[in-house]
Amino acid sequence: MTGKTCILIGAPMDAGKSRRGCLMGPDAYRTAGIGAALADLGHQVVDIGNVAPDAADMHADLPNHIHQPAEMIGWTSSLARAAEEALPRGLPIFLGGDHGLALGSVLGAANHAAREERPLFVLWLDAHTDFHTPQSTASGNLHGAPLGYVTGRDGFHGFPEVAHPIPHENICLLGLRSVDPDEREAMQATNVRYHDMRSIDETGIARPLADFLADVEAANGMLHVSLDVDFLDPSIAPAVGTTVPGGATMREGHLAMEMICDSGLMTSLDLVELNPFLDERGRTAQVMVDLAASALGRRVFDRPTRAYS
Ligand code: B3U
Ligand code: MN
Ligand code: MN
Repeated sequence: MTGKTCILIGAPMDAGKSRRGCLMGPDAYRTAGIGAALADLGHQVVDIGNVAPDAADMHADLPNHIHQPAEMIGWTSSLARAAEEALPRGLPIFLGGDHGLALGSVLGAANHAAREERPLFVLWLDAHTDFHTPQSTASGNLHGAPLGYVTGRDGFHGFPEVAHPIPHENICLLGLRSVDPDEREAMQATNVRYHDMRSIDETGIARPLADFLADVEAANGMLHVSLDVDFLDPSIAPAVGTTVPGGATMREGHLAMEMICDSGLMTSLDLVELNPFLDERGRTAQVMVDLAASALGRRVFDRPTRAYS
């Protein structure tokens, strides 16, 4: 692949949930060498440092149990702006931070895609569906709500307007194994493509991903990839607050990243939910850096593209 301009955007946020530690994520990725790993692959790497949340107020119509609502609103607007500023210049990589950052990163990517008159597709690699609304979440943690927000579900009072909701059919989730009843019901009523671990066990990860990537390409779409640490099995990626056993293996994770790379379609990337406080000698940060490198060209051998279609 030809060199890209990779724009690292630190989002040291913990506002999307109550357990502390993800705010150390951006520094852990830098310490694990994400910049050098991408530069070694021939990319130009620009690290813009860490973004801060905009000043924002809580909205009276948000339910009382929502965790840090004003901060979440502030992060959403500042990160959407960061995405919109970065996308015309290169491929933004959001270094989280919890998955709450994706309210902003995907909103910004959607606004940019609309300006480009191209559809935005979203690949969500996660144990969870993250499809809540502020009203449906029992935990009050909005890291469980970014897909609800960017698809235009109601109830996100005080948040930036979602002017270009992502169409359900443009979203693919892989890795699911912890879904709340409300999310499950809401998601089953859509034509979002969701693949739980059972279906990945049956078909492998390549087939549903190849089908999705083919549709992104056919539509001349832009592709935002959101990689939650808990997509991976906790035995290889322990540094996450919400470990769920039975996740993707190292091999499935790398295959997915290599296929994304071969497609040439990825236009923005989130690396989220790394909690360095829970890590073991940096191994989860290193796995995430290695996966990002696979998504951006790291290879054992070159092989022809479209090996799966
Ligand atoms: N669905 C649960 C758990 C959860 C979602 N995302 C994460 N955890 N990381 C919730 O709290 O919304
Ligand atoms: Mn998530
Ligand atoms: Mn998750």
